[in-house]
Amino acid sequence: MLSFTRLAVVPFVCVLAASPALAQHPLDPLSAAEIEAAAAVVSAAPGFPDGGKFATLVLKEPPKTEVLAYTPAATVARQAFAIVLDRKHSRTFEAVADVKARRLVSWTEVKNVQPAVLDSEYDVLVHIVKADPRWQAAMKKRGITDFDKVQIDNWAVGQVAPQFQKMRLLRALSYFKGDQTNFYGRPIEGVVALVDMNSEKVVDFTDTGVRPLPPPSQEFDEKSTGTRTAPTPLVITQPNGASFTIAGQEISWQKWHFRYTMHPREGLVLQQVGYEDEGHVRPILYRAALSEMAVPYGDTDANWRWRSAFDVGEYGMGRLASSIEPNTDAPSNATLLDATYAGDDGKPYVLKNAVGIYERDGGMLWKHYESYSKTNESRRGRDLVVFFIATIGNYDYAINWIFHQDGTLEVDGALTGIMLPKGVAAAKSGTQGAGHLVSPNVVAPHHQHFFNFRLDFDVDGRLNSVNEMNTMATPVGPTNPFLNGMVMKETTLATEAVAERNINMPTARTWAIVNPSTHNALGDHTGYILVPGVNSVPYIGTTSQVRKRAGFVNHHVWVTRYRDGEMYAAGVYPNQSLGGGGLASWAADNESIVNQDVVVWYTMGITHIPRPEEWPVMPVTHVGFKLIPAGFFARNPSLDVPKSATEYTEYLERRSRDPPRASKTHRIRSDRLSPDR
Ligand SMILES: [Cu+2]
Repeated sequence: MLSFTRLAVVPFVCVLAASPALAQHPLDPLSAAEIEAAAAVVSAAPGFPDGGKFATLVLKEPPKTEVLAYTPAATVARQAFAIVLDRKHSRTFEAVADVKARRLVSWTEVKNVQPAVLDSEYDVLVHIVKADPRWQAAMKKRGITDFDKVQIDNWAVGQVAPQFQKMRLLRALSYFKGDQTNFYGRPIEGVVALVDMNSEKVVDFTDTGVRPLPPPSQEFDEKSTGTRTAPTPLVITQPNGASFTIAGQEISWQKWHFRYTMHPREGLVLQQVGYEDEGHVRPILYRAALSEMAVPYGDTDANWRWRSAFDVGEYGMGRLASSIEPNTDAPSNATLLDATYAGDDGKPYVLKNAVGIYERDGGMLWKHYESYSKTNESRRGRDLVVFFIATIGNYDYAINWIFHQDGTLEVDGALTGIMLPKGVAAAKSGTQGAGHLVSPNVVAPHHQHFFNFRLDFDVDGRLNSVNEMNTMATPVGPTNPFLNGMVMKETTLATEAVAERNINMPTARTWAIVNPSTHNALGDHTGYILVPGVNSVPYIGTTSQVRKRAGFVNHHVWVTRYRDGEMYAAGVYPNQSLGGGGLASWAADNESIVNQDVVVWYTMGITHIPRPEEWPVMPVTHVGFKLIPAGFFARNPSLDVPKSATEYTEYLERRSRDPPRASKTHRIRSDRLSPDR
């Protein structure tokens, strides 16, 4: 699945100063100097294995209570969390290092787990596979003698037979790249090698028979595609510059305040998201990020039935972020931000242009033409988009977080890249079973993508409840004589087990995350509603191994009580897991979630039935959801958006003369929100 070429990465040359300038906010990601310091401490641990590799080396986020108590004057603790792989002996260790004190805090072996696929394993795998006589014979049987023309693509194993489960495993797929740039269109179908990365041997080899090699696939550079007449120029100008500000990891724009970080596993993470209201920043989300993905394929062929990529936990969406290309991946007015990561050798490096942030036209924000007086009041909206793109082998995913002026926060997942291809004998469409012919001798099998977002809400404070809202017709009877009645019933979800919920079109079901202790001027509890977008139900069997591993696909909405460390919907170690960890296990103790610190987990699925129009590269498909204020304000919060850019400029100038009393710690003034009645 992964051909790892990190062209955009710049090795970080770093000299660790005697007193490294450590970041000041507790949620700041580890700096290059901190990564070096942490790697040195962990590498010096007595149990650190020969040839040990850092599968993870990141900030250990401090407990939430500490972060919420932070003031700029406070001394900030800085700890690093590492997962170390001893590949030779198939052992995994977790370590915590105090970065400031240069001290090892903990060193623990974790049994029976496999960290995500490491960068350094890709090259190792290629050599193992190409040296294997069975693989060489399979290539020759297909008339391929120049092995340099074959691209090996690497996959986490998915479901695997019990005799292999103790090994650290990878699977290798083969493609004929020839002299092409894009090789996915030419699968060498039938050939898959299972590799034990501990012993560095092919331990199982499958050849389901020769299928024709598809003809060279259409390349999609401009010379190959030809070009239509370009539309006339559309120029985006911001003569006064962008209207967002970035201070370290903190971003402010149009009353929104939040922090961002790029995490090697989750990709873009938003932290301490709040909205400024009457001079104070009111908290909405403590932390929000993609927590896991699962992409099960629906083809039962022996070489396809195991394919079920967990792109967050098995590969690392943030680690595989691709550098954003100006003017194409992002509009010309975008600001691009770098991320600093640790390589699996423990050395820091910079991923250039990992995060994009830009303003765009937001369409009509609100309007009313008053017919009687013939007056028009209308406002043009502006959006702020913060995003990253991850390329996981053939697929490219952008996760866009879109901030709106009306208090809406939207997630737009954009899917593009190349569909995973299967080589077939047929050159014309016919009965293709679990897929569609997209090109001669190429079928794209049906599959689903399930994303799970972890949304740690703190609406106006830590203690929230979740109310399910179902709308229905009023029962026929004396109270509904004209049969027009419509009611919305709101039910507080009492416990974690009760809060395993699904979308329901007949009742227009949504979920409100409310603060039971505060209410707005109208008497409503202040809250935010989760509004689902496109979604799907899974077709993988309920007792299948992949379903056990991806338990989060069983429901669209889950609510758990906040616990430190409960971060990833399929658990910390989904690679080679047999299931049972993660979200389903955290909900199993069925804790109360009424007026508690709650975390909402939203699973959104898309069922991908491929079309020829998605070949050789897919036009972007969108899937997302919205978080909209509901009683968080007592009126339209975008009423004050000025009509013109001039007014807006003046507004900014006024604001800079008289800055709001923004609270960086997101503490809310208790006297402004009334206590519950
Ligand atoms: Cu797809």
